[in-house]
Amino acid sequence: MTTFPKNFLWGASISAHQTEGAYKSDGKGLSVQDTRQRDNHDIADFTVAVDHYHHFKEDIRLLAEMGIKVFRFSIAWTRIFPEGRGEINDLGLQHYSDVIDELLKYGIQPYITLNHFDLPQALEDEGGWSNRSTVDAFVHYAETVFEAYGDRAKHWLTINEPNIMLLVDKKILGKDIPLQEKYQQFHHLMIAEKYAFKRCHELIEDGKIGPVPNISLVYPATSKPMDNQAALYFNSVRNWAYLDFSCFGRYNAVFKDYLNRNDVSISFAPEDQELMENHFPDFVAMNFYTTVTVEKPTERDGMANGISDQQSEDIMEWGFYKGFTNPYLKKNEFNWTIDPDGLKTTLQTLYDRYHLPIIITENGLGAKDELTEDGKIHDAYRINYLQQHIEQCGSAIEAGVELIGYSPWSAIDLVSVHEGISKRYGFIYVDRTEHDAKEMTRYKKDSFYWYQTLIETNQLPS
Ligand code: BGP
Repeated sequence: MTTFPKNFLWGASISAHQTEGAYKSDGKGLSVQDTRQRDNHDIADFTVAVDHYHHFKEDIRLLAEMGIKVFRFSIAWTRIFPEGRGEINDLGLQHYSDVIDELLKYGIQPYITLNHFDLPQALEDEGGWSNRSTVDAFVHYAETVFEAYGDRAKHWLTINEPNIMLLVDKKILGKDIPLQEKYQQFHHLMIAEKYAFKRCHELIEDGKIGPVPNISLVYPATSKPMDNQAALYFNSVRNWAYLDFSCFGRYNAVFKDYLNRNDVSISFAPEDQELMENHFPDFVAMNFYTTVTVEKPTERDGMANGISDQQSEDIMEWGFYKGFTNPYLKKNEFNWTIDPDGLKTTLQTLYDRYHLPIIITENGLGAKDELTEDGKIHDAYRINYLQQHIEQCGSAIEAGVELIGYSPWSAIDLVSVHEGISKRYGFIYVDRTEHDAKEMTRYKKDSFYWYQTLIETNQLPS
């Protein structure tokens, strides 16, 4: 039996573009998620999603019934600034004020992600994160929502998974970004985050803010020294490059070597060094699905094209690392490995490095759930996945990790980034198919009741 600290923050998470739908309603502008070319037309797009925009009161009531303490959601930048900057859309500003009020009505704390993959298309048209002016637009957007909601929303997350956005650019953004441009975008994203730290602390009384990368500890495929070297580099490029910038205000030596050896040179603005070294997060939000394994590429591998076994990330960089299928891990039906023990090791490693409170803001199992005739969803497989991972959270806390919360993916079924609505993550089932939105009736899954009991007792049944 694992008992959690009495004020442990049990939550649930979503993102705007994967749930809200209403992609052009009430003045909303288009984001890159609305316009990106989709290579797979067999899956739902984000135009309707699960219509959380219109169902938010019902959804929040259900989440309150489940008993969550925090709700992690993102604001669609293009509902506030349809063109990314300039004219404010009052209907959008009002919408999220209503969402926050609805949450507080049930005593649920909002944890708000400023941006979750959905950059305004108008800014993308000007070069997106390659253009330094996008940083300025982001800062103005962040200041606007801090001022509008900071009296009620005290916990903020900056930019969702900048590492996945850049490393898996083709899948997340529908385009391949060349290395030099990719890491100049890295710099702009991380500077934008530094401004968000600064302005949150200046504008919101008791405001707390953190980065929200996707962190997977990287294992070496074997005990060969060169495989370990490969793991060192991918741990840095995938994980620590982002959190060292956020939490230490620097480029770490391994990452710098990686950039140098790829002839990447980052251009700094005059104010950047001071920003980097003077504005820091209050906590780290971490998204965890599994760990990653790499090996050192050899001559026989030829040029970069190694595909890892999970999320089909192209994580082959000639001379540095190559994806490797970890034979010791099971996989889900979407070929993602499952590593609950790896969650504990990742938490301990992260806490050891940064010594900041951690909240898990994504962790979950995508599965093809079945709605029965009598309106049930028997997702014992999801309960099993969550049980295993939450057990490791408890073990990490016992080992001294300051883990303050667990907010799994996802509160409600939503449209997977690249596998549609059929890859369901929610505690709440939404009755729609890839191409027929139907009535989108909501149903509580078995995992809804399991999580409700866990939150109520604050104990994990053995
Ligand atoms: C994370 C994203 C989420 C969600 C999740 C599940 O990287 O932050 O938005 O997409 O992955 O992945 P997928 O939707 O591909 O199943």
